Amino acid sequence: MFDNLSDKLQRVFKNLRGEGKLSAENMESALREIRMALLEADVNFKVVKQLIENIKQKAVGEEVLNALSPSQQVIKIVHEELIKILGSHESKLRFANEPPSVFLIVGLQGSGKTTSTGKLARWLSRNGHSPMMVSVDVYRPAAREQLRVVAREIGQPIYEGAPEEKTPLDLARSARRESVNRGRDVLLVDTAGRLHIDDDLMVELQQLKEQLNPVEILFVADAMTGQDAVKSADEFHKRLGITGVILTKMDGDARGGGAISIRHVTGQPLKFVGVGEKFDALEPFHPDRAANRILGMGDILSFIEKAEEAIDKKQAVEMQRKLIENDFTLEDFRNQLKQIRKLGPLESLLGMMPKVGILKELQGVKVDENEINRVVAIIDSMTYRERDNHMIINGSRRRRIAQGSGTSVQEVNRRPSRVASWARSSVR
Ligand SMILES: Nc1nc2c(ncn2[C@@H]2O[C@H](COP(=O)(O)OP(=O)(O)O)[C@@H](O)[C@H]2O)c(=O)[nH]1
Ligand SMILES: [Mg+2]
Repeated sequence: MFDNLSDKLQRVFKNLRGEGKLSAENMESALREIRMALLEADVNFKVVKQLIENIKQKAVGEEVLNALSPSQQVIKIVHEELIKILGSHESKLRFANEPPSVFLIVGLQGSGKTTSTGKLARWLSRNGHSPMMVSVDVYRPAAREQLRVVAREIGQPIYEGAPEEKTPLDLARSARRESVNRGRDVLLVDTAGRLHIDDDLMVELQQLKEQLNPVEILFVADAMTGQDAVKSADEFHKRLGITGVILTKMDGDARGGGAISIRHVTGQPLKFVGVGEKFDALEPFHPDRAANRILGMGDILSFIEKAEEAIDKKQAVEMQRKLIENDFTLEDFRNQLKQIRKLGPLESLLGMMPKVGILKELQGVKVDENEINRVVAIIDSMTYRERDNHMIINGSRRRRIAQGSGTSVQEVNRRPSRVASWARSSVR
């Protein structure tokens, strides 16, 4: 997320670091480079123009601020102006006074609507709400089946629909009734998409809007499509009136131009970003944290929040005690690995770290997630006694473990002994 832009901007700041003071000349060339970097990151040209204009005005006005070095001064200004463009503060979801709050999930086909509906239901359920989902895609039975599978996976209810309910409106109305009956406070409506914007799609969505009176109309856009995502968000907003955007596939988008442009172009906030295919890969969008990321300051707050959500504090304290008292077994190690897994893809965690010192070296490191899965599988296939004391693992035990974990005896040989030496070294 934002990696390319972040690298380029840091190069600009580094060049400025050599300058004694901000002058018209060095500011001019820095601005030119910032402009290039933004355009290359696929930021909308109007947004770039506005940003550069704002930065310029501020920089000229702040020439008096001699306490900071030029590069610090420019970083501070760019940071402030980026936040302004991104939307100043986090845009929270709105809820109706009287439940259920209806959220329409709209967007083009393949943008990630169904996945995001599931992610959002999961997120809501973890944040004090009781969501229910319904798919009103009456054209593609596979689309409704997909949401059914999602619902099962995240363990949240779905309104299945009755055979006589043939239109999106029928389905949505019944779903709302059902959510009232079952005491669910949010109804997420996954709508049909098209490959491109067309009148039929818009008329259908307008009808749903009229009948359901949704508090949120969330436009789901694929970040990888860059300015096309921004353009279609804008068009949906003009025709339907969206209340916010969910930008998906940010994990695959190193440029970030869509995220930076959407608010300024549509006037509607980016509320969530999708950062992976799994259902926990959804993050509320914080403009200030995104600006930190873009400027290479990392996103420690998001990291800590994630860690707090996933890591059991009591277990962490217990783990520390065990490490200190040399009481750390393979079973403990396995639990640790599982907790780390819960934090999400390791690469996205590394992306949250500030790009300084040794952490800079870690950027772009490819972590073999399968390696962790294999180690967990091997330990899973051990008995408690074996986990407690790996020294008792002999040839026949090794064969059994290899078979149980779908690995080979060689791998079992290699991995737990490595694990054991890791555990020993971390005790020291
Ligand atoms: N990497 C990644 N893939 C995503 C994300 N969101 C959705 N996808 C994938 O995008 C594809 C289309 O998603 P889907 O929800 O079916 O799109 P829909 O047609 O709009 O309902 C699926 O393969 C999803 O797994 C995301 O945040 N990151
Ligand atoms: Mg879908």
